[in-house]
Amino acid sequence: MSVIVMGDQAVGKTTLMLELAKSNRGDVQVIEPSYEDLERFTIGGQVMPTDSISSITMQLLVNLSGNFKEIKVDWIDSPGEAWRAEDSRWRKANPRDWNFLSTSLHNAKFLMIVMAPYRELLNENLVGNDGLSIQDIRFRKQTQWKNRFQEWISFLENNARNNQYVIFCLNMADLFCDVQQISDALQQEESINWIKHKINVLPIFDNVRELIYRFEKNRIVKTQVFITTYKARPLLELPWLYMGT
Ligand SMILES: Nc1nc2c(ncn2[C@@H]2O[C@H](COP(=O)(O)OP(=O)(O)OP(=O)(O)O)[C@@H](O)[C@H]2O)c(=O)[nH]1
Ligand SMILES: [Mg+2]
Repeated sequence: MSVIVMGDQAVGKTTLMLELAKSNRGDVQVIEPSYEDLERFTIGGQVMPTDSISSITMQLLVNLSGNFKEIKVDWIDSPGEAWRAEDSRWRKANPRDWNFLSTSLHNAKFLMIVMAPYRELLNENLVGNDGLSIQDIRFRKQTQWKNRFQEWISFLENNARNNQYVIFCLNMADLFCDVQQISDALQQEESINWIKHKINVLPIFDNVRELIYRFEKNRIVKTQVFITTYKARPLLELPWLYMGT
């Protein structure tokens, strides 16, 4: 199965995958490639901005409530620039890559859209502790964030097939909630009920909930929502457990 990861610049797309491979503890283990193999995407321990598409075949071992399952995933990472549709600069400059991306998108089983949180959602202390500023351009104001979300929905309406799994990840959860507490609660659960999970997470997507409902109304496969962060392993793993189920 293949997963295509979309999202604006520097929202954490590449980090989500690299960090998954960093540890071999937890319910999702990356058997291949090794973190050492993936270090070429980093410099001095920092993830580099993605400048071209990378398609990586990963062998994962997922623990689904005691049932271990090996899955092969083609992870297709894309540069945030590719999704700046307003000027299509990247698409025009990289027609072959864009063509590859469009084809991959059509064939993928999972479409993952990664987003940074909107400004009003952020906890100023948590942002400050991470050495970031609330004014960082990645943190759009709520109205702009909502507009951007609408653009993603329109894009999906035009480009996603009815039976593809669309996953929305609100990333950098460590900047707006107590990820430790959520992780502890997750680990108490014996198995994850994905319908319940969606009901629990949707309030965070409250300002776009109607957009999500409208979008998925006529779809064969409903959407799923996550809050993610590389700073809490259970939250990092959750989308993969969903895909493995
Ligand atoms: N606090 C926090 N920072 C994050 C998180 N995920 C990523 N970052 C930081 O965000 C920056 C960008 O991360 P990348 O993974 O390169 O983002 P990207 O979406 O792949 O960016 P492009 O490839 O340039 O489109 C890095 O400095 C990361 O450390 C997160 O969950 N929490
Ligand atoms: Mg990247």
